[in-house]
Amino acid sequence: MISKKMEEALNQQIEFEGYASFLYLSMATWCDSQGLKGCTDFLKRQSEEERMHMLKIFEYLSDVDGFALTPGIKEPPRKWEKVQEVFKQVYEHEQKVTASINKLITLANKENDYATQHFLQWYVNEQREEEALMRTVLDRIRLIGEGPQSLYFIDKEMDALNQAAVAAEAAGGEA
Ligand code: OFO
Repeated sequence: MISKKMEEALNQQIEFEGYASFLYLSMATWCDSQGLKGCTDFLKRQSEEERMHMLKIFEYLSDVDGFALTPGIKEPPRKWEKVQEVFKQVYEHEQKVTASINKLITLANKENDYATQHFLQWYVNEQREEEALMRTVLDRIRLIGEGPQSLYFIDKEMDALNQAAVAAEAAGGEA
């Protein structure tokens, strides 16, 4: 049995993860419109991952006799000025998600809710990996710079990162 407070906080996290999934999907669509196939595939996979993060909380709430609310998700932006801005925003969003997971753990600690503390550890690891991945992306974008062919090389890099993540998943590891 989970407390009402903890249930509400996890439902907020469902909305947060759902928004991240829609945000990354919208970014993928914009990248597609710019002919950036590597970026599109990378962001679509990220969007799927966020949906999986959301569904994990649904399942957890069901396990602990809580009730998961299907969120109404606000519409994400549709356009960005440049691809560099897209990935900067992904990183910033991931940092916000990390802060939100940390708050959930603080609440679980206060409530002496050991099951939820344990459940959230998966998200702690996931966020560490996601932030590290996005820092790699931003480092590579910075190294490529803003020259005339930079979009071509950024897209190639994103394709390589995406392929590596797909291969790691297929091998049963984390991206
Ligand atoms: Fe689920 O927020 Fe990123 O990984």
